[in-house]
Parts: sequence; structure tokens; C-alpha cells
Amino acid sequence: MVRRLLAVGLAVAGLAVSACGGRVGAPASGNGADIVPLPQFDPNVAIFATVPKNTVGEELPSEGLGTIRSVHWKATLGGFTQRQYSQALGFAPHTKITILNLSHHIEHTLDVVKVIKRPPALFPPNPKLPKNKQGGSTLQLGYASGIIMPGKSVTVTLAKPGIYLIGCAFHYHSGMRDVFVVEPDATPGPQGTPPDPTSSPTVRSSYAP
Ligand SMILES: [Cu+2]
Repeated sequence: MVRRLLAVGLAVAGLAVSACGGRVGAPASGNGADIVPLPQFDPNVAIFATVPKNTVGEELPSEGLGTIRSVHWKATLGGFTQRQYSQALGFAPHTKITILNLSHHIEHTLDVVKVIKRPPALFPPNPKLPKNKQGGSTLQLGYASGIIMPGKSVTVTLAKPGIYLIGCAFHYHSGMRDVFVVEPDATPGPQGTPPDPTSSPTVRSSYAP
């Protein structure tokens, strides 16, 4: 399946392009700001516009990231991505990452909900997720990013290997919950399906800061 090269929803500086499933075109390099059109000679190669390297993008699933029902984690994930659509996140330990709010009008946070050892990812029904910044600048139990304004970002260091359940303090109940794997060779999971653009973003209407 060929995905057309889209920069939708990723109007950020430093957009990089990478090929998934095959090494075609120019690989993402550094913080290159160019969007490189890749040749579409292989219908089995999916092409993604990505968020910049070592960046987690977040927004409401209904804004465009969609959700994914993960068989591996036995949970529905949404609202966070390392590429274009919602997916489980994977980074190597000691990576310093940027959490980027992709929304144009909505505030978000990234809070650690729970630390688990293995699947399934059992998200508690009503966790206490602080909206203010807590837990320093290291991803750990008790970490909360604080409010990230639309288009803004915060950085956090992934000092401790582990499996973290994360969520947005504002939109945990609107599907912004995900799995964050920090271990050597961790890679982002499969991507979700984008929402139907003709459907109304009902989640957005329930937003209340
Ligand atoms: Cu949110």
C-alpha cells in the first residue's frame, strides 16, 4: 500500500522523511528541514511523513492521529506517535526526547500512568493525572510534563529502561493513552488508522480545560 506523502498535521520545523519497510530515497538525516519527495516505484513500500527524530507528537485521536487496537498490548492506543498516526512508542534508554503538541488549539500533557513489566497494558479506569509539571525531567513513575500549549513542546530524558503506560491529563478518557517502551532496540509499534475525515470530531467538543 502506498501512502501519499503527507505533511498534514505536522506543520513543524524540521520535518524529516523516512521510508518504512524499505530503504528508498534519502534517509532522514539530522534535523534536515527539507521534505524530500520519494519515488513510488514499489507499491509495497509505505512512505510516511514523520515527526522529527526523537520526538513524540501528540493530539486528540479525532484530530487526525487515529487509534490502534494493539493485539500485543491488548489495549486501544491513541493520541501519541513517532511517525504520522497513533502507535506504541519505542526509544533507547538515555534518549532525550521532545514531546510536541501537534494540536492547533488544544492543550495536552504527557503523564506516566503506571509502570508495567509486560503485556497486557491494563489502563486503570480513573488514575490521578496531574496537569502541573511533576517528577523532574526524567520519565518515571510520577512524571507529568505539565501543560503543553498548542505547537509547543517539552523535553524529557528516558533514563530508566521500562514499559510505561502514559496518558494525557486532559484527554485520558477521550483516548489519549499509550504504551512507551524504553529499552535497547525498542521500535515504535504499527500505526493506527486515521479517522474518517468526514466524521465530526465529537471528542473535541467535549474538551474542557
Ligand atoms: Cu490531551
